[in-house]
Amino acid sequence: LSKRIVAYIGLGSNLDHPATQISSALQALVKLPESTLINHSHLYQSRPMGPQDQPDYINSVAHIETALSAEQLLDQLQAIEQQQGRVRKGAQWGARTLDLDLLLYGDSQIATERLTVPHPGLHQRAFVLYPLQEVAASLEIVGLGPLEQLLSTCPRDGLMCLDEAE
Ligand code: ROI
Repeated sequence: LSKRIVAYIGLGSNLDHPATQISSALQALVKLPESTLINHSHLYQSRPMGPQDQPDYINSVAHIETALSAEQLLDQLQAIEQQQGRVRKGAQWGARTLDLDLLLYGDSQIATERLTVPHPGLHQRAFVLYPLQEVAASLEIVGLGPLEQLLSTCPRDGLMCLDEAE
């Protein structure tokens, strides 16, 4: 039996009914091969980081366990983006219908052409750190330190948790 790795996936959308995009993507994560969706955070709304001439984003973070390699997992995430008809507007930091980022893959530090793990920018993005805290309270992030410490230097910056009562 291959060893199962804990991985965290960041979900983001700001086009074509973002909350529905995120919900559909979470459903797709339930069906990942050789993997289990352990839980996911609430949905969060925030102003775009980067170019401001685009709609607000909806973000969430999912916690999975997987027997897939990091590269296999990335293939699956990219397939889900394509299945949901991923569309991008503008340049690199423009709007998109769905973005699935491999944030963390166990304690692995990966730097290849396709993959940088931990995800670059994770440590300063409120829309990643606050949802991550919901699904991984006392996480030690390889190379970056305790999640709690990262949160203490990361203002919420208008990040709103949606459906908190659910
Ligand atoms: N801004 C927010 N708030 N949420 C995102 O998911 C997000 N994703 C991006 C950029 C354009 C950097 N800005 C974002 O890729």
